[in-house]
Amino acid sequence: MQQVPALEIDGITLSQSLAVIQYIDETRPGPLLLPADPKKRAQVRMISDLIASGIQPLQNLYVIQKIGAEKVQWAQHFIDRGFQALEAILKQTAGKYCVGDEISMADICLVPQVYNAERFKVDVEQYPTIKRLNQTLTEIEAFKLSHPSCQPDTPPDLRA
Ligand SMILES: N[C@@H](CCC(=O)N[C@@H](CS)C(=O)NCC(=O)O)C(=O)O
Repeated sequence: MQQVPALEIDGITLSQSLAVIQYIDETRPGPLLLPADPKKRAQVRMISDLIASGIQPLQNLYVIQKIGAEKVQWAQHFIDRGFQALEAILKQTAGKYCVGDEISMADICLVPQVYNAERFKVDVEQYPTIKRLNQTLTEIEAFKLSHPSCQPDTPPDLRA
């Protein structure tokens, strides 16, 4: 697909963010990114899939490049459509984070999608739960370190 991320790890190469996150969760120490409780686990997967399959692909570069002049409106439309559903779901599932009070794969999906929404000038004020969760998460050191502006290959003009 000529997309990032691709991760070389333990002798294999993995693409697809959710597969990468779940492999790291299953093989590396640290907090569980998929909760043990089956209901919470399903909610984490539901939110992650909603973002990774229901929103992100519709506003990805290779899609909007095909749209032409209407590309910003196109991206805004599909992000808004997804955020309306996501806001309603998060109202039911969120505590401090997307599902309860533990950071999960859903939070890892949410932050870059809000970053994209802001890039396309979507009014995130319309989604108070999404806005609150994103504010909480982006204050956490690990999320700060993973920001696109802080990567080793970030072009100089986009560095933090
Ligand atoms: N389904 C893939 C999507 C990956 C993806 O869309 N990557 C974007 C950056 S976030 C990309 O490489 N876009 C390049 C392009 O569209 O040309 C995943 O979850 O990893």
